[in-house]
Amino acid sequence: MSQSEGAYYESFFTKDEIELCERFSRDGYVIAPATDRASLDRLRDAMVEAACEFLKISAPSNAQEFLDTVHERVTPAQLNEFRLHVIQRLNSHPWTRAAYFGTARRSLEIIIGNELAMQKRINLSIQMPNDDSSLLPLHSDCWSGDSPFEAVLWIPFVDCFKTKSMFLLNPTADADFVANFGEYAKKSAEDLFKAVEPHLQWLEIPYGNVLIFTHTLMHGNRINVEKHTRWSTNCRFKGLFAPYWDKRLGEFFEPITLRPISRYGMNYRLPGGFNE
Ligand SMILES: O=C(O)CCC(=O)C(=O)O
Ligand SMILES: [Fe+2]
Repeated sequence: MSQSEGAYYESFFTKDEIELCERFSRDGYVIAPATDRASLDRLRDAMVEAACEFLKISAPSNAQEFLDTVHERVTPAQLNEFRLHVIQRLNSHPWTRAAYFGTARRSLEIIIGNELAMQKRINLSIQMPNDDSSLLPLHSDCWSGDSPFEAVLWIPFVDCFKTKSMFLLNPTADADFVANFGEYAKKSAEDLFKAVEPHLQWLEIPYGNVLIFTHTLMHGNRINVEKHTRWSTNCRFKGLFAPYWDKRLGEFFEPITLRPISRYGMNYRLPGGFNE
């Protein structure tokens, strides 16, 4: 056995798991092909169906092109009502969350663990070209009550790149900025953006792939100055027993892969009189 095989043999992780964990630790994210492509397409088709219902039009022949060019049919003033209609419809199907999980199950289990809680409702972003009405400026979700033990599964439903995508600060630069955060206390969010801009990773994610990232790192988006509309969803996953912050189990998260030994553990009571 070679030395490197020996090293893997001595690890509790497999070679593939080590590779994925190292990438996630180094970059703060991984992009991978959806493992269940049929589930991904089903989620996309359900959104297209809901969009057509809102617009009172029949189903398009090319779903991708329809989503990319939706700004030709929806005005910025209508956008929020349109977006809410689509996401409410998507969240109403009994299969939606399992399909969502199915696009990245293995990677989520490697990065987080195999006993998981999932956000109850999936969120949808629609970013039309040159529209500034639904931007998410630079932030970490932990600044608004999300636990650092959560990971975000972000799925694009069109090809995302440059300003049609989102940006994420790399972990080394993020740690440097957080260590010197006092310097920015009296400055604007735009000043902070300008300072971090050279260190941002704009994530290129063609349809068919999914992104998992840690929202502990600063991230966000800018005005989409590409030609087409961005459609993406995001949903958080965490270890069922890992610490919760403001987003509580039951209200915001729900167990999805509870294991039988945990059920035994949670239900266990020492027999009465045992310690007397
Ligand atoms: O989709 C984006 O541009 C940002 C998403 C985001 O902030 C999040 O999912 O936490
Ligand atoms: Fe965020």
